[in-house]
Amino acid sequence: MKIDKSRLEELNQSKEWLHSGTLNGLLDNLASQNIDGQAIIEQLSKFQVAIPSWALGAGGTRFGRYNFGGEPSNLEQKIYDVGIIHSLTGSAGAISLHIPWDIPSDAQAIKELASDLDIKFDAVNSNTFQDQKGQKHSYKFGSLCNESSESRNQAVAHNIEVIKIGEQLGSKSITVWLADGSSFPGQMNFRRALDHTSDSLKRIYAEMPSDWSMFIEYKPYEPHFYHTVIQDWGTSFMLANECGDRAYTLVDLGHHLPNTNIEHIVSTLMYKGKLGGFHFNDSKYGDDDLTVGSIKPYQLFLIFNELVFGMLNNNAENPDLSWMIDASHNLKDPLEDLMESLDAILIAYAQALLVDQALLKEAQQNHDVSYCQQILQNAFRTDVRPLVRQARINNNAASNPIEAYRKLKVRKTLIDERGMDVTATGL
Ligand code: PSV
Ligand code: MN
Ligand code: MN
Repeated sequence: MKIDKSRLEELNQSKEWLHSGTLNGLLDNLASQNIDGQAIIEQLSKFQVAIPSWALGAGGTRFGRYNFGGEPSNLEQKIYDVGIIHSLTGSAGAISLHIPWDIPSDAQAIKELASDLDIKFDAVNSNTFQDQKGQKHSYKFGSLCNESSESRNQAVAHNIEVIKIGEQLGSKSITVWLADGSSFPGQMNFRRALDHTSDSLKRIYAEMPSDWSMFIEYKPYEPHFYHTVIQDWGTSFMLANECGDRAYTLVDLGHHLPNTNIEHIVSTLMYKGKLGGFHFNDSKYGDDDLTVGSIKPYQLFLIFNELVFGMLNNNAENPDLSWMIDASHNLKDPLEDLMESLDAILIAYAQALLVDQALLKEAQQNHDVSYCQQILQNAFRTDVRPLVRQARINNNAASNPIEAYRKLKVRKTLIDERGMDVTATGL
């Protein structure tokens, strides 16, 4: 299924009178504050976020999974789904694959299909957090950290294989997330586990092509509940430094203990040029993988404020970031959920672009605490949705993607094409 762009244009036209009124009002309001709204629209149009292959089907919890119908059951169909999201939003021009869930049977054909739909391959993800059928050595007691050199070697070899697959598709980075850890005190020796992990990561790093990057993800707990080898940004940062210049920390918003100041972590990593990527989602309690912006939109804005500051003051030459959504849920239509996440990301980015950094610096240097807060909250409380809509229109996408998705009856078409009783591979 492909989106008919002329239908999107018609839908955009039917709402044009309403949209242009609110947009012009906002542009005037911004101009009176010396803010160039058109420049913000251009930046929003360029912002592209990767869609994870595993979020395209209805997710689940360990208590149950409810089919949505029309879900993709192979890599081609997953790419078509990202193509749908990208056509409707103009901001999802990449897919992130998880191997072995997404091994292409014909890499060239997959590459051509993706290029037809204007989709690039973002970071490839390895998976040593579950045993695969016929696998020789188990990861039950760890992968890159395992006491057994056989399990470690197998996990290293898997990561190298993932890099090879990514190379065939034109990907330029690998994300390593490890479930490695222990659930009971005394079960694992902290130091040996970390030492093995460091050594294994260096071996993987050594096999990366010279234009590739490695992203090391951290997570405090789950699936293990006593200790996780790469539990926090400090451990990831240390391991990335040990590996080399092209290894970076990846921040997944859900991988923090409640109330952690994530924007502070972002600032510190960018200060050292070591922030490589981002997994967007939202959470109330843990790694809840809820729709971006659904629980803590102000936190998302504050994070973007640090990202914008970091990009403007890039002394440490932090590379362009790899942006990805890592949210997947079991109640909503997965494609609608992803489009809501994209919307929330662009809104937070636009709000952060409204912050007058020079004015904020002056207020900070004058210790004018109230004014500092006002500058941030004034930006956060501005309704920037007309800018986001215009950015989508400029990308020939839908000004209101979810409305268009429903009017074009996309889910019904997918169910007609693929059936009701299909299950996406992956989580
Ligand atoms: C783990 O919780 C994680 O956030 C990692 O990014 C994985 O690769 C992904 O979810 C899918 O399991
Ligand atoms: Mn993640
Ligand atoms: Mn996660």
